[in-house]
Amino acid sequence: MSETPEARTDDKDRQLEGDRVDSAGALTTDTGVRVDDTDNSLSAGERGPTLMEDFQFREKLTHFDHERIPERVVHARGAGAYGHFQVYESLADYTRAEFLCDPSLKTPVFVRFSTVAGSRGSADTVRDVRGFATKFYTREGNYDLVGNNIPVFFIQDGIKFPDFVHAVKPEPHNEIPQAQSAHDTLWDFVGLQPETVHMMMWLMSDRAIPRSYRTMQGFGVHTFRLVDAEGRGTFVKFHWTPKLGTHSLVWDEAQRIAGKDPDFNRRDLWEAIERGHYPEYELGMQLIPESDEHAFGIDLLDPTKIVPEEEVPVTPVGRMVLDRNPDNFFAETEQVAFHTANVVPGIDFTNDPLLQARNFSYLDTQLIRLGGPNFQQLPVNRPLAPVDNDQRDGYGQHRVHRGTTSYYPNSLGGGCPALGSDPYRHHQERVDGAKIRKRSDSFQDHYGQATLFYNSLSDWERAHLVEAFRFELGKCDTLQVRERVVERLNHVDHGLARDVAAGVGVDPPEKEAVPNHGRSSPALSQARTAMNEITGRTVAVLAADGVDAHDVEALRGAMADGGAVAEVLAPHDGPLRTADGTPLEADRAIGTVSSVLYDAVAVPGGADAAAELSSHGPTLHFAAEAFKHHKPIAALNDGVDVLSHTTLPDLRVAAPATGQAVVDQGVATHRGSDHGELTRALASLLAGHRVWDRGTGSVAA
Ligand code: HDD
Repeated sequence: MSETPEARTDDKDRQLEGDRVDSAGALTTDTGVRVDDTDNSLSAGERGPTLMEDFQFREKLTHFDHERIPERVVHARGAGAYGHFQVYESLADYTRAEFLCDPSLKTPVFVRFSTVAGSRGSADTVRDVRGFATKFYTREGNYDLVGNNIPVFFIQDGIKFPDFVHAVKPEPHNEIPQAQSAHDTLWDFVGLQPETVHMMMWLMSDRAIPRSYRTMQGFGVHTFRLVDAEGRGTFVKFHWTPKLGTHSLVWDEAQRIAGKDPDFNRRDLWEAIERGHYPEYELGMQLIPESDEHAFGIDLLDPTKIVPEEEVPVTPVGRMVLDRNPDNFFAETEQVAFHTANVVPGIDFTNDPLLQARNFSYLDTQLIRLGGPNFQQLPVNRPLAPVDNDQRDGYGQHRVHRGTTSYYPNSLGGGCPALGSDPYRHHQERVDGAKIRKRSDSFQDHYGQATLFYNSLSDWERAHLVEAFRFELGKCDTLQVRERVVERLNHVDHGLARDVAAGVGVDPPEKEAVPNHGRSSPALSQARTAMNEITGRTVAVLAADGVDAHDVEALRGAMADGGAVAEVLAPHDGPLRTADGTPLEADRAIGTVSSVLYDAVAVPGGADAAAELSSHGPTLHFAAEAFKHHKPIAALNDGVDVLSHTTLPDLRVAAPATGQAVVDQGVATHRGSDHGELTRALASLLAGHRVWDRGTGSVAA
């Protein structure tokens, strides 16, 4: 699974080496003048005024005053990592892009994951779309695939983007609520703009609360175009599939994590990479011949639609591994500048009106964010491909262009830079039409695929969806806003509209607006995702003085074998007294963490430890909360008794006979010394992520 350290050194890494700075020498000013006091400003007398001539003071304060740049207007909160991408087999039949045609090439990448609505300092685990933006540093120039973890979008035409973003962002009069979609203005917009409905179904599903950036899909969303060496085009939809499967949090848990660890997703990505558990994603493509453009009953140019995988399968084409954390958040993750129009020969656009708007907006936004036209020279943005043109000057020009000419054509500069051979050529699509402001009729079905999505969900996914709608509309103060959304949902599915209405004080619609078409696309359900990995999952081992060290080791060893991390939590930090005297340290005091930060809980044996934990409030709360959030639980020997002391009416604790592991409701128990069967059961529950069929009264905990 893990790459060797050598493999982590790539061309981009080597290029960055020249920009890296380690603080090792003596303190200086920005101009290199040595300084021996950075604590006291220059003043006229010990108690006198500060002097204007204190250039050192002025420089330090001025730099500080200018340290902030505008945050991204959307996707302000993010986390990034470097890695590489490699195609499995040549795709030369479809594209001339070298990095997609040469399986021997490892193309360096930088990926930035993000939330959309929140500010830079907002919490990671809010209900929101996640950005999944990848910069490929190819030998033919940078290619940016700027996608999301949801395959459709809120609107069809980019001219509506400011309206949508104004609606979802905090309300303008009081800047409340932060990073929340649950407020009147968003739902007002949704109710009035039916093209949002399909996306809102996804946003109310568990997709909007991913467990980790490592466990979410990515989508290019638009239909793009691949172009082969002969200029032939093929439509393409891009899919990233995480090796660990697509898994989510529970909404109640997500809200609690926002307080307990607002950096939850960012930290998870960082730590996974530091541990060598490199996140992996497979790139897949839905390839559609241009002759099939109208074969699917939808318009491929409409970004609120998917092409069901059952109709056009996703062909796996390559693998991306993220194996290096950035050295400096601001320099790299904040200054990285993505742009949908950063394409390389062999990849082209379509006339999707949302994509066309993006091709304007991303460059425009970088100019205000990064202060001028030379942002591509920033280390994280700098291409590996040689750059040579007549662009000069502007804020932050780092290159020292020599020579007298910066125009084309020239003879004084030897004609350089000369026009390149084998250039980027735009796909020669014939375009013909009257100038017109009108949405195409082929974009008008706003409900069919919303229904398709709803029909494709498992029971537990639907339950979560209904609860999410109830939560969000329940936060809207205006009854009319709630009513309008319920009316929209009645076009998706009558039962759904009634279920939601019943929770938000709206009269359930009596008649269905349109019959449910009954079609589904099983690939859309998270219930069908990969469930065979425990890499990077975290298990809390609840211990106290007197714990059985053998049980702890059995758990730790088995989890480590699968790549999961078991942490020993105890009422106090530091060394623990164990039943047989084996040295054992608590990793953390239980009061400093929370069950919501772990994927599973295990309680080892040891009579004294079990006795203490059975009346230790934080421990009992920890286990009970994990149970309510559908997490796997394991108890060994006397640890089984601890579980019986939680006050959960739904929790049945089986009393296993010695030597036999019992699994009931996702709670695995075992008495004996060979815990192989139990740890295998725990690993299998963990790989399944959550025990959704466990009755906990309410998934909302
Ligand atoms: Fe966008 C950022 C993804 C529609 C305008 N967008 C941004 C980022 C992602 C996306 C992942 C963060 C990039 C990063 O990490 O720096 N955006 C999408 C997707 C869309 C989409 C998948 C629909 C398919 N975006 C969209 C539209 C517009 C924008 C229609 C404007 C017309 N997006 C922007 C932006 C941002 C941005 C304002 C903010 C910061 C930035 O670009 O660099 O230009």
